Amino acid sequence: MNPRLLSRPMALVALTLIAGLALAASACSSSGSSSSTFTSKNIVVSNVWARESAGSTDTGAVYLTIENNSATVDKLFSASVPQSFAKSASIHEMVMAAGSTATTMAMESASSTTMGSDSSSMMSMKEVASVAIPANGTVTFEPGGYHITLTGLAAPLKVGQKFDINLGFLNGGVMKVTATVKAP
Ligand SMILES: [Cu+2]
Repeated sequence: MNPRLLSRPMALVALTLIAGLALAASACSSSGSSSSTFTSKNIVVSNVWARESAGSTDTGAVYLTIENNSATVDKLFSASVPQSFAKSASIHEMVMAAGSTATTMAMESASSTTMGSDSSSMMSMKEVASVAIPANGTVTFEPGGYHITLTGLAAPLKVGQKFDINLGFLNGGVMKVTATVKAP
């Protein structure tokens, strides 16, 4: 058979397959088994998850999706957990650090492998005072971007484990959400 006759449809089939796989993969990683949503005023938080602890590290990262259903910008300005669970929770952002003086924590060396371990550029994280949630907009905290860092965990995070986090919003008020631990 002439391979040129095949190439076009085959390419289409391949593209369709890839698109389908990508959709399936994203649906899988973003919704989990049973994703709960949490609502406070006009703020809806969903898909709250944390990475399983690697080795004996006592830091953790929490990811989530925040939807603002109001016509006014809102701000996430605080995150906290019980002291018995972890010493601190803070809002962080991953940034590109060019040949860095930035401090690196054990956590990011693990995630920097997925970010591409280019020796000239490195992902580093910094604490941010607040994160703006645009009017009628959505902000997703995900690996490589915003996250909530937990330090001084009393015990390593295990897959399937659930824990509560309190989130403070400027307009949405304080809300308690539950995170589920997943494999990295
Ligand atoms: Cu962090």
